Amino acid sequence: LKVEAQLRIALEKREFFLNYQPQIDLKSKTIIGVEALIRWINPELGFVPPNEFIPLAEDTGLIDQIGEWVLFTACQQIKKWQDEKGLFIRVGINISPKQFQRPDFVSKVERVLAETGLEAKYVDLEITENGLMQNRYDCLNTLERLKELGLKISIDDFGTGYSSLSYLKRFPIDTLKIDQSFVRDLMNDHNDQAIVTSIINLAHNMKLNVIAEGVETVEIVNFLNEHHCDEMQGFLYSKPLPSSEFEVFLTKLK
Ligand code: G
Ligand code: G
Ligand code: MN
Ligand code: NA
Repeated sequence: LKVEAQLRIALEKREFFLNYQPQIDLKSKTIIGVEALIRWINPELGFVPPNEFIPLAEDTGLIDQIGEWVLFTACQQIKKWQDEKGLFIRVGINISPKQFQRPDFVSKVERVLAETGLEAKYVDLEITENGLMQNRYDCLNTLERLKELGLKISIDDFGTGYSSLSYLKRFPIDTLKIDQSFVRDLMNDHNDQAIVTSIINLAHNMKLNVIAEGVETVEIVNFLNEHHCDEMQGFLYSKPLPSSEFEVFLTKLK
């Protein structure tokens, strides 16, 4: 079977799972959130990276069901950690533009929160700039309704999309996620340093939270600290981990 055909039956065969990557507060060095990242292992195809199957899911319309599964599973997991471990952390959930633009998106989110019992304030929807640039009027309305429910909104891969900055002043956004392409080579590239510090200042001047992605070295942590970045995420601290491994990771911190 081809990838597309396998993708169609992957949900019912329970071939997807979520990995969680910690998001660290730079000042206190504590975990204040995780980003949920989907993984697919198919018996025939093996591991298929999301960069390959998410676009396919978007083209075939399967993204609605898959996205809803991600939303439900991530919220359920975070609620479970609250109930069983007293761990109260936020979860970042990647939302495809196609999924975000569905007229029933907000009601689906509302239903998932009701079904899992998770408070909206623990959910951070990650949307790319490109995702916000189509049908701006509808986007604004959707974002306002999500904010009314109490969710957080992050701009994912900030700085890499085709967009103007003007949406920042109209859209109710909470967080900018600095794309890892600006962070990876931060210590050697003066342009990256200028971009990263400017994004941090832009965020703070607009009273937004800012997260650096793709943090792989202590030098980068120190740079981010000196420039008052709020949070970081990256392999230095932890790779994205399956829930059971994340639980082991947590116990090792204590
Ligand atoms: O985890 P990894 O670096 O392989 O992710 C690659 C890309 O896939 C990232 O851009 C990420 O945003 C996207 N991605 C991962 N999980 C999800 C998901 O649950 N939904 C959507 N829409 N995209 C995801
Ligand atoms: O596009 P998005 O930000 O949603 O994708 C996050 C992706 O970045 C995940 O697939 C994750 O595996 C990857 N990632 C997270 N931290 C690091 C890192 O420190 N280095 C690299 N190269 N990739 C990372
Ligand atoms: Mn993301
Ligand atoms: Na990103």
